[in-house]
Amino acid sequence: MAGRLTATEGDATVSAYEPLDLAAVEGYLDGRPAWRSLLPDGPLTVTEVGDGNLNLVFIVRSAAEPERSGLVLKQSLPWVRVFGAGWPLTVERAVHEAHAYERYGAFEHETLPAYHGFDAEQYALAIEDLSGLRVWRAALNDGEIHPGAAAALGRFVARLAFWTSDVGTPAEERKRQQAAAINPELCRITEDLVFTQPYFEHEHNHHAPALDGLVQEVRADARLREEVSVLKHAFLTRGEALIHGDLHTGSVMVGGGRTAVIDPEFAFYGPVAFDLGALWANAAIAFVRADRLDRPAAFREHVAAILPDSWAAFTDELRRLWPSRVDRSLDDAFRERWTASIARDAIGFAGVKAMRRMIGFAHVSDIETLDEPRRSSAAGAVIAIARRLIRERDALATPAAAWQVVVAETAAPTRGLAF
Ligand code: SR1
Ligand code: MG
Repeated sequence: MAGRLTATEGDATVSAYEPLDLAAVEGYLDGRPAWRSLLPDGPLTVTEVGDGNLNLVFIVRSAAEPERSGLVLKQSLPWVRVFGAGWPLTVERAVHEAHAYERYGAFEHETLPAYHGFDAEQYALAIEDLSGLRVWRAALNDGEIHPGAAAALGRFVARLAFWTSDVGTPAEERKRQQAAAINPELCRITEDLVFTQPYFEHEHNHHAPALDGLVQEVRADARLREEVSVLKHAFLTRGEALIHGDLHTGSVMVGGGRTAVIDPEFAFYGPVAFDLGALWANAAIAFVRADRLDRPAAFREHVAAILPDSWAAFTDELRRLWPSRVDRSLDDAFRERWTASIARDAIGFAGVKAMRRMIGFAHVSDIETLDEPRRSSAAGAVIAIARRLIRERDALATPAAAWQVVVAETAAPTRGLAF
C-alpha cells in the first residue's frame, strides 16, 4: 500500500486506513476471504480504472481466466482525486455509498450492480465487475444507442422516491433513516460546485476564452442568481427521499440490455427532482454534442427520448407503487401535485446541473472532446439552455416543454461567442 496515513493527513477517523495500490490489492483480498472467494484460486490481475473525480477503482480478475468477470474494489481517498491532497475530502463517502447500495438493495432489483459489502476500516467496498458494460456517457459520446436505459433510470428514481420517503417508509423510521444518511461533506461539494461557485469568480471555475462574454452575462444575471438560490435552498432543505445525488450519465453503465446505476456516494435525503434533473441535464448536453457532430437522426432521436422516456417511466412507476404506500392519508391528488412540483424543480435542477458542467469546476467529455469552434459553440448552446431552464421552469412546467427549449436552443445560432 502507498503508506499509512496519520489522522492529521486526512480524516480524524482514518488512522488504520491505507490507500490501496496495484501491488497491494492481492494481499488485501487474501485478508478478506469473503471477497477473495468470489474469484477463482490462483494469481490475480489488478487494473486501476477510476476515471471519476474522486476515488480509486480496481478491477480484479483471475490471471488464468482474464475474460471471466472479476470483482470491483472501490476505495475512498482522503482528498479529491482530480485535484490532489490540496483538496481534502472525507473518506466517509464510502460509508454513504455502501449505505445507499444496502438501502436501495431492499427494493431495487433492476438497476443495481451486485453489492458484496463494505470494509469500514479501509473505506473500501466490493461490487460486481461490470466490465461487460460501458459508462453511458462514453457510449453516448460514441453515438451508441441503448434502448431502455432512460426508462430504467426513471423507474429507479420513482422507486427511491417511493420507498425511502414518507410515502413508502413509516414516518418515524424514515426520520431514523434520514439521520443515518446525513452526508454533509458530499452535499457541500454539490452546494459549492453546482449552486454557488459557477455564478461567481472562483479559482475552481474554467471555460474557453470564446465563452468569456456569455459567462460574464450569466454571472451578471441577477434574476438567474435569484432562481439558483431558490433551487439551492430546495437542495439544502428538502429531505424527501434518499436520492442518488449524482445521477449523471457517468454514474450509469449500459450494455447487453442492462442499465446499472453506480457511484451513489453523494446519496442523502434530498429533493427527488435533483436526480431527474441530473439525468436531463446530461441528456441535453449529449443532444447538443450529437447535433454539433451531425450524428444520424436515429441517434439524435434516441438522445431526445431520454427526458420523455425517463419521465414517463418515473410517473408510471410511482402510480403503480402508490397503492402500497404506508401513509394512506397521502392521497392521489397529493401524488399528482407532488409529481407536478417534481417536474418543475427537475427542469430547474437540470439547468444548474448543465450550467456547472460548462462554467464550473468539473466539465464533461461530451463537450471537452469536441474540437473548436464546435466545442465553444456547443458549450454556448448548453449555457443558453441552462439559463432558460433555470429562469423559466415554472412557466415551462412540463418536461415536454423543457425539452422544446433544448431543441430550440440547440438549433439557434449561438450568440455571444468571441472567436
Ligand atoms: C470534486 S468532485 C466533482 C464532481 O464529481 C462528481 O461526480 C460530482 O458530480 C462532483 O460535483
Ligand atoms: Mg461519481
